[in-house]
Amino acid sequence: MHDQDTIAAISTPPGTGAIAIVRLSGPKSISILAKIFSSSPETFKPLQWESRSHEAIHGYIWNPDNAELVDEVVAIPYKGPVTYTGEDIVEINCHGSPLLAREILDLAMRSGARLSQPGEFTKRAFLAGRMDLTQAEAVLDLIQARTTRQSRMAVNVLKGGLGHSIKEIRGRLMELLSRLIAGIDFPEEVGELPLDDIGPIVRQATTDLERLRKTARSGRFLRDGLRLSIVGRPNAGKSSLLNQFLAFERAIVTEIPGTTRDSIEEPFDINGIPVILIDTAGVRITDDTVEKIGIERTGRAVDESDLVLMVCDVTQGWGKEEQEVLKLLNGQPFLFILNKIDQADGESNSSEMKLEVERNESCIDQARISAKTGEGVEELKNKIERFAIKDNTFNEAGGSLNQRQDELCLRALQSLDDLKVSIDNRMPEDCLATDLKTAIHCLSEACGDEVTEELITEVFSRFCIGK
Ligand SMILES: Nc1nc2c(ncn2[C@@H]2O[C@H](COP(=O)(O)OP(=O)(O)OP(=O)(O)O)[C@@H](O)[C@H]2O)c(=O)[nH]1
Ligand SMILES: [Mg+2]
Repeated sequence: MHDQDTIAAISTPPGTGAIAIVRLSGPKSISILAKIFSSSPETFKPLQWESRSHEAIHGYIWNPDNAELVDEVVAIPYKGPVTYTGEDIVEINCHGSPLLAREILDLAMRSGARLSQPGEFTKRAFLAGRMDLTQAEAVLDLIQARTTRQSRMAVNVLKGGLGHSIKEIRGRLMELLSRLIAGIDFPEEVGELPLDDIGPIVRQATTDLERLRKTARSGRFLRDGLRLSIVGRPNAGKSSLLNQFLAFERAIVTEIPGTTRDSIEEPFDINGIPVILIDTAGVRITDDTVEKIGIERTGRAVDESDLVLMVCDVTQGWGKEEQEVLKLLNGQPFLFILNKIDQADGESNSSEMKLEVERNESCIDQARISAKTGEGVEELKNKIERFAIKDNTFNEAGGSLNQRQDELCLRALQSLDDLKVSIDNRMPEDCLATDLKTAIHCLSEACGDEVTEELITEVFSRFCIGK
């Protein structure tokens, strides 16, 4: 799986900047640098590279073919194996012109390197055992993070905590498996493992895996964003709330009921959680063809949402429109929002409205706001944040499982369930060992100790070139 080529890429983003970095990794990295790096701008003066590692060295890039000076740079050689990829690495910090970076990359390639594929540096780090697969995936999450919260979660996984949590559970199952197999292979010497000893270990692993799987929920919201639709009767103040969140007039607001005809989506960040906000057409019984289509779209937005903000107008009270909205929500979790609390005449309706909604099991919380003045909107954001990150299990676990890891943990749990049934039915040890092996295999795949070429290709192709 591991090739001996020396790879090269521009690791900084395209475009003009203060500096650009050309990076090489592989056995020829330092000898390639030696061919194009000179300590003098006047003549080609080679350096003694053998003794230098992890040291920034000022100098000049020369074109060895025509002895032309190309750029003034700082080069850093890193001798393996204590490097990102585990191999020799060179970083050339040049002036931040895309033209210069490209020229230096070309020189490196003419001197023996080949252009790297997307994610190939991190792939080499993984294959060299410098990081497990959860950490490699965290590198991608870290690069792609759009909020501080996303990046904090990714950096925690990068530390290795999540991989450690998975391996710790797997380690206990592996120990159990070896005792089981020893009992099968050498029954006289080792003695059979009493079934009563297996149960508690399997139950503990099940509890730990279930706890780990809880982190996937917040992980999904942090990676992919929380879909949050704003739903309610016409004129309730839905578009005003969207504008209040975004702090600009994104949606048209008028006093005419039925102003919003189509769903509008906007990305947003609520307390570090990436959110896709969806303003929708007001819900009511209508004969208007266009409005009907709009309300159908509201229904679709609700179905695709992780959480709904059900906006009600306190000045109007509870009416048949709200019943219609509840029908449309159809069990989706929602936050009940009493809007227009700046209007004095609304107060008398609030307690009756609260009573109506408190009966509904899908109502996770309530908030009182004025979408016009912004009152109560910060508290509403905190409630949305609490919904997205219900508990702190991901802190203990060292991060949140991504979808791939979560599916494998689920499969491991299913195998442990099969194992429990086998124990209850007093099945022979080799049957128990089969279930245990499947669970261990799933966890090994989750942290990358057992992977297929396809999986590696799939994971690393999502990276950019140069990482
Ligand atoms: N006083 C007060 N007026 C508000 C508040 N929120 C919205 N309004 C007013 O209520 C009217 C309707 O607001 P919109 O935000 O357009 O309501 P909507 O729910 O999007 O309505 P549709 O698009 O028709 O479904 C406008 O005149 C807003 O200025 C509020 O908190 N207080
Ligand atoms: Mg509207």
